[in-house]
Amino acid sequence: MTVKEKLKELFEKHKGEYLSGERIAADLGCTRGAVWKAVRSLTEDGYRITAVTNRGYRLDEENDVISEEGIREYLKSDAVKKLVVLKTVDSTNLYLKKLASDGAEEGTFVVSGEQTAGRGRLGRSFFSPSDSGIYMSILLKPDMGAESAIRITTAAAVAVAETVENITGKKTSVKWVNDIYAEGRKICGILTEASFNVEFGCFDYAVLGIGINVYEPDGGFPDDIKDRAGAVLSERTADMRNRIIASVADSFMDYYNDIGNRSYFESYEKRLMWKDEPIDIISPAGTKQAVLRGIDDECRLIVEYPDGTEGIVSSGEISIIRK
Ligand code: BT5
Repeated sequence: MTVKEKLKELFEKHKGEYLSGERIAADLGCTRGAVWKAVRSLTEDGYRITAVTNRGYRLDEENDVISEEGIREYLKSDAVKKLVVLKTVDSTNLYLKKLASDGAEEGTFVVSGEQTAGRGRLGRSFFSPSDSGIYMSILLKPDMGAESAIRITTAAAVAVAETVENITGKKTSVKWVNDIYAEGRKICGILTEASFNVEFGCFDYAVLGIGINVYEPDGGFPDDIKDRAGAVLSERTADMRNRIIASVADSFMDYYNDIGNRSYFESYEKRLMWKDEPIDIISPAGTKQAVLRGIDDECRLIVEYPDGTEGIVSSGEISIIRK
């Protein structure tokens, strides 16, 4: 065990308690200089440690650092075949796509504490600051036709919505097709990117990306999204992000392994936002107005146009028309 690992263990045993540098050095059998270096290294990993002259160091009780061991502690199934945890990355989807081209197996997960170029749909970006959210991607090799890609996104939306509800007790809703809201604010976005085999009309692989704002970032959300973005929790809670990641992973993989039966469907439908409300349907072809009537078996949107005809929308974006 390194000094850093031993120090982490000692801190965990005495969470919230000040330990003097001298005492730590004696306990770990190293110099005070080595203690200081190990403290610095833990801080760089994201641990919040308070240092006070004459009292020593204290591991804050609400530490919430994403780690592989931390996530594995909460996993209930063997859904996660391989788990890569990064401190920062441009985009977990991009990173996992590279692993996929190198032959990574289904069930490979990439999780990062920060993204410098988080991706949204249609070339948009997803704000992914450090130490406040979860940015994760899952590699899938689905045995289904390309037209079923929407099932992956919707099953993931249900896994996140149920996890947030179970952990926080807050009610969530889903803005078709990929956004999760709580208390009127977007707390999660999902982006499924796929590589299709054109000859066989099936997937080579799909990369499912999930971004969750667990806490409000230091300094708040940037101006362009501060009116719509929100966080799952208002206060830092010990080990929360590892718990959420494990729960979303277990739940999503359960739904995915049963995707033919669409066991997530009812849960998605129940949370659908703006039922019977007038909406704009925005697509590259332009904007159309309609009333949102529900979803069909494939989670495509059922809408009613102003002339009374019914339509099915399978891609694009919706927004509410405020009266
Ligand atoms: C999404 O796109 O919401 C999909 C986001 C997927 C992010 C995950 S994180 C892990 C994986 N790796 C990636 O690189 N991406 C995935 P869309 O529906 O297009 O929404 C994007 C819009 O949401 C932006 O144009 C902003 O208006 C808003 N937005 C950006 N960042 C946000 C945030 N952190 N919280 C709430 N809203 C945000």
